[in-house]
Amino acid sequence: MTENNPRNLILILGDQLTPSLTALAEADPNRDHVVMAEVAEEAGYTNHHKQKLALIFSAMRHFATELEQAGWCVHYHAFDPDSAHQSLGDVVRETADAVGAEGVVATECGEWRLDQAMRQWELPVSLSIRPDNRFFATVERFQKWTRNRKQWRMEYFYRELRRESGLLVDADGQPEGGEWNLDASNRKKWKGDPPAPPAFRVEPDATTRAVISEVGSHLGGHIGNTDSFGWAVTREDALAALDHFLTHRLPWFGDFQDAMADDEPNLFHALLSPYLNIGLLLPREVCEAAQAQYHAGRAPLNAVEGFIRQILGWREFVRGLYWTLMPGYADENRLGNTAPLPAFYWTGDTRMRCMAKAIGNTLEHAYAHHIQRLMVTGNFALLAGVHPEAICDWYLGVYADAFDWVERPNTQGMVMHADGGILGSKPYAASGKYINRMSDHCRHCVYNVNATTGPDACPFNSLYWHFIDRHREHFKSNPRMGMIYRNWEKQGEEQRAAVLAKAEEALVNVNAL
Ligand code: FAD
Ligand code: DLZ
Repeated sequence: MTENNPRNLILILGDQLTPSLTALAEADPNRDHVVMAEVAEEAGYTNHHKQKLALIFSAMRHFATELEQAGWCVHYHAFDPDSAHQSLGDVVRETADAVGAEGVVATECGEWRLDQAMRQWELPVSLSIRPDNRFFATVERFQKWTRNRKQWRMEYFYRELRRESGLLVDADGQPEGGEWNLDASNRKKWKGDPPAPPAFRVEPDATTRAVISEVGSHLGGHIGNTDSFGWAVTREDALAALDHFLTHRLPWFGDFQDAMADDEPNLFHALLSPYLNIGLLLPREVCEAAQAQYHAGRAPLNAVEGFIRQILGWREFVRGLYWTLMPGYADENRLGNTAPLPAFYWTGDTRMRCMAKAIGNTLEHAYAHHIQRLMVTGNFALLAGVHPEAICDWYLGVYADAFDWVERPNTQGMVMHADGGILGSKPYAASGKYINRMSDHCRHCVYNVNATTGPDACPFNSLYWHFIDRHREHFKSNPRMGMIYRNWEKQGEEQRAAVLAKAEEALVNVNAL
């Protein structure tokens, strides 16, 4: 560092912990400074789980230390509830002023709210925003793909990205194994074999322990607890988490991708999303590492294709969709839902075993796998007609990996069908039968999954038919739902009335379920 004023102040956000970040790429530790800030405004825009706060703050502090070791001058603003600077804009303005920077450089942020705020910051010098190149596809690439397409389906965008990235594609541009998508082989119920591997965890070091204590003192009102905190907070440990997944989980990831188990909450899922989303791991390296396992004969194609599709397919697709449709997307509520979020989402205090397990695990670990999010907590919110904003806010808060760009399309679109089918051609609504098929929760539940009416009937059953019935106008011409409506009609008027009455009772007493 010279004794002169820095040329640029480089802003690095809490989800931009990547040494190759574009804002850093052209910068020079001898001429430019870095600013990073833990601030009340970012900690407080939703009820972030305490583990999410601890993960982000600790990973930021470790990243700042690594930058300093690499010769950067880092102005680090640690969380201080009494600070005069409670927003990122405040800290950047004050730091740029104090060091006399000639300009501020940032990388595009990942969410609409902050992106809009950043573009309106009143700074003493100009702000230059660089593109975020940590994805396979740019937003422009996604938008080019959407042009002249009536429907946007992940599958077709994914195939293009497979060809462009070369992942699991042969020399003729064809999918390895002959099929683009092996999802049909990935729907097995797990019956205990092979045993689920133990969770990968990193013992909190002194920095993480200090952060956990500060989160407890200053942000103690936030949801969840940090007792089980074992997230990686450095790239080195995130790479170890990746390695653990590749060795112990990937081979069975495909077979049991949709499975749930009463006493094994994670099964063969990766638990890598927080690291991908805050930049400790990059999607390409993760997909290439999984592909290498297939080529080395250490993981089957259905597992590796299924895993790569989640990242190269879904993750890229929802990001493109988010930046193409925001801000209007956030207001979508095509099913006209109005119900509040049931209180048990914040406590796990419900007799529905699958819900209690998914929510309990979420509150304890700031994590639940995709099927728990989609087919249990999401499905229930859909069937109960919860307002999309209320359920979006829950998902944004409770998961360590939650950022608006990925959470919102998954919730608003995939779960709540609030976008009218842009993200999915059919709602992921399901009765208890689905949960019973994919898990052993129902065996431990006080409700009877085989009953739709009667005192012990599984609430998912009547609520499912209530959903189908009340949205008849919306879905009746959907070719993928014709059979469902025919089955509903076949049940006869008396049975339908009993089912609807049972569902009404559940909706009125939702917090007692
Ligand atoms: P795995 O099942 O092992 O999958 C591997 C990776 O694929 C994940 O790490 C993730 O990066 C990616 N991935 C998988 N599914 C999706 C998807 N549908 N969309 C985008 N990426 C995907 N994911 C987030 O990263 N942040 C969120 O805030 C988020 N909110 C969600 C909300 C709802 C209602 C639903 C249904 C899904 C949400 N997802 C979100 C997607 C998915 O549930 C998580 O990415 C996954 O559970 C993370 O755990 P994992 O790393 O063990 O994933
Ligand atoms: C989620 C989050 C939290 C809780 N805290 C901070 C913070 O104090 N400082 C920061 O730079 N970023 C934080 N983040 C992430 C941002 O809120 C925001 O979601 C992302 O930067 C969007 O790209």
